[in-house]
Amino acid sequence: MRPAIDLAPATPLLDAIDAPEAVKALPEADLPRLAAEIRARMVAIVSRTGGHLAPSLGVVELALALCRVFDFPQDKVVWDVGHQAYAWKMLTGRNARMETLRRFGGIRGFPFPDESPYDASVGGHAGVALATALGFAVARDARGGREHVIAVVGDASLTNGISLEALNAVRHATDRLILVINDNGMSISRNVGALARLFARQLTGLRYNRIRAAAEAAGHRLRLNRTAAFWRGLKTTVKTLLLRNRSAIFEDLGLRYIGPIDGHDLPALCDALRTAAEAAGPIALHIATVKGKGYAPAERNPSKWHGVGPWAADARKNAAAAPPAPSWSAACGLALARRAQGNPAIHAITAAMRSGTGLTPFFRDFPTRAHDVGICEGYAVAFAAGLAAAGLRPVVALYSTFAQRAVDNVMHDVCLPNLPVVLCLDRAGVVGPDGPTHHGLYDLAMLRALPNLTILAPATRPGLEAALDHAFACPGPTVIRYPRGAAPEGPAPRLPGATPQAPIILALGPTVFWAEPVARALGLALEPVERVKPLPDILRALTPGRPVITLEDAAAEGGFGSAVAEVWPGPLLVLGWPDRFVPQGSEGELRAACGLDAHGLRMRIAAFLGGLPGASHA
Ligand SMILES: Cc1ncc(C[n+]2csc(CCOP(=O)(O)OP(=O)(O)O)c2C)c(N)n1
Repeated sequence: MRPAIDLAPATPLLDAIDAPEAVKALPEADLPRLAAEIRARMVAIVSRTGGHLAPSLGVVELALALCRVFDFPQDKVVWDVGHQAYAWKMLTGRNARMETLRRFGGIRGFPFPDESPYDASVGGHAGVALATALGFAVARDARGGREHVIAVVGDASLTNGISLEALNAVRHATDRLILVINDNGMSISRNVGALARLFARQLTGLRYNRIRAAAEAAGHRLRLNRTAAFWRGLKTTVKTLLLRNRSAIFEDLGLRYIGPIDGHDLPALCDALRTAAEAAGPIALHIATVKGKGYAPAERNPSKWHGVGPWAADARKNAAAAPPAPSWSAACGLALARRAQGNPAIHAITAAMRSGTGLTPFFRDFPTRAHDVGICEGYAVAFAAGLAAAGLRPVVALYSTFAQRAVDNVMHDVCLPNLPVVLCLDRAGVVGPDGPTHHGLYDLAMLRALPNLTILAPATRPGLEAALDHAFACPGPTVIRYPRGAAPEGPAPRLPGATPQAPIILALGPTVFWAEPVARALGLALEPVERVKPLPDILRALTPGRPVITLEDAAAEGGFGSAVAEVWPGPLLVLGWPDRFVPQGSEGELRAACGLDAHGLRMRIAAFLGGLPGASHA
């Protein structure tokens, strides 16, 4: 049961915070109330906008402690992924605009330096914070600066290759850097791998709790009067012991280690951050937090509440317009599980996105053939190459935007040896409120040049089934791209056009449904295209000189339309997402802003046809 939400909680302390300095000025006794106000407001806002609630609820005290101890924006904090930065945004001058979170033109769901000087770098993709922070630190050292640089990295993002490469570099790069490891034991699902086990061991041995429990018991036995002074003294003792804790792995890498520390104990956090700030040498501060802290449903099920759609009654009413068809992700996951039933060679790989990519049924039915490799897309593809070389039929399901991490592995490990790896690229196209870090617009441009690769873009759910059959029958690698949202049952519309010379729209994948009303209105031919590489046969069959319009849910530069331009000598209009980063917003808002809604398409196609020599269409 979800508790009733106060959609307009009173937040008098928070309302008065316009910058981190104001947090510093508050009496310490007010901070727990400020934390509670932040959480109440965060829940109220996300219930209407959707967003990354559980990660953000977990670091409220950390955001407050950073404001208390450091001087921003001179000091820099780099949030890994950045999905946990809502409290940070509220405390750094953006609280009044937080209702616009993730909306078109509103506050972004991730840190962006163009939104605030308090956001040191762009967030969105996991694993880069420590490397970027090192860049800030080395630049500071080079100019003789004194500011602090802090990277906040989740336990799952720390297992990413780039994080580990940065860890390998820290000691040689700088003497002054603070790595805060925000350990909640969770990726989106439970964190996986040896590092996760190592962290879990450290947390189960959380000395703080043991020492406090022991001291409390002793206090009871001695009938000590537990005054505030007693507890302060006890805390100091505990902290001193804490700071002496050791972690071989970090210390062997040349970082001092502090922790694990209760990440919801503000005084302890502030003390630890102050210690870290004064340390000689780089330092890893390991904090234990509860994902979803303070909102019971999110604490109970942090996976479900990692990223959520709006759930407030008024917001749900608006969302009810969404079509009831199953999502592309679910359709793909079920189709894979069905094929795996009859083919023991099929293995599925996810990079920490089991549920997002629809693989939950596969993991349930074939646990020994399902692999969650953590947030390691490059590894996932290279691992798949090994499986394929050994005779198996691996499928790697990645979001298009995160697959960008693995382009070299697709080229070097899969395409070059021509291995039968199937890459399912989910969220290929605009994704809506997550915005430019998450839109899947560049896969075609990045992958189209790779030899041996087949690239498919089904228009419908049955088209996806056919694409998977084709991929499993193919001796080489195949990419199948499909967008976020509901998979149409089909059939894909096809319009013949009045004559063989009639202008024709070649619409890639589900954009055939965008094109249909436009083609009808303008009296054009329409042909669904479900393959980008090799290009479909229809191009060879077109009457020479026929005006062709291509349409795709991908960057126009380097995608399907560009491929057509390489071979089609006749008049051509390429329609896709423009050569600039597409912001956040609903699909409808973004299509309208970029001339890809019905009106924009109609105007642009009419203008193109009107400009052709001897034009009679439009
Ligand atoms: C390269 C990349 N792959 C996948 C994701 C999707 N993703 C977003 S958050 C997340 C889990 C992050 O876990 P952790 O770093 O522990 O932070 P937490 O959410 O637990 O605070 C994943 C897999 C991503 N943002 N970037």
